[in-house]
Amino acid sequence: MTVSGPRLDSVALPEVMAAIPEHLEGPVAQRRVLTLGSTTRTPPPDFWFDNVPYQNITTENVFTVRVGTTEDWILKNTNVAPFSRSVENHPFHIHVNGCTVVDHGAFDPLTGAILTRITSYPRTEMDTLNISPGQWVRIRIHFADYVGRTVFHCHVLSHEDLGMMGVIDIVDADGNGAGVGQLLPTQTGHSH
Ligand SMILES: [Cu+2]
Repeated sequence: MTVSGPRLDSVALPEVMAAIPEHLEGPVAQRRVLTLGSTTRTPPPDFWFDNVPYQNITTENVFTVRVGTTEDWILKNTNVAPFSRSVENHPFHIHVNGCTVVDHGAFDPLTGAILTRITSYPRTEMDTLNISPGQWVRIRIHFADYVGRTVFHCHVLSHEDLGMMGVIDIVDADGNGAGVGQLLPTQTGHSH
């Protein structure tokens, strides 16, 4: 490698952590719990949020979110024995708005009971985070300014293709969004 030109001053490293964004202090307008898992049917399995693969979701499975609000979602990966025959990691990915991890831990896959809780700090904004089998993660999402339909999904391509995707309609103060006229697979006849 050849380097030329005048030497530049190095950039000083910050001495304090960046402040937590104001919206992360709340208020939290809505709390949701989502399970991430798959059927034991093979082949091929269905992957889903809350037991419904994307190709089978209806408008009742679409989350309606008010723009400008903040929500907490608890994501629970149920792909763990003995609840599930397959053990799978699910890197959760959300579009448009980022999220931060509030806390996380392990849960009992049979009862759903939370077993451990670790508070996360600092709360870095991200759009992809792994949910390990048998683990729960609570994320906080601020729906800043975009009104319209968007998605979240597992970032393992085969899981996503086999159904691990969900839909959000972000609506304005009057409840209007852009989801009307945008059809789900069950509305176009492409579901199974
Ligand atoms: Cu996955």
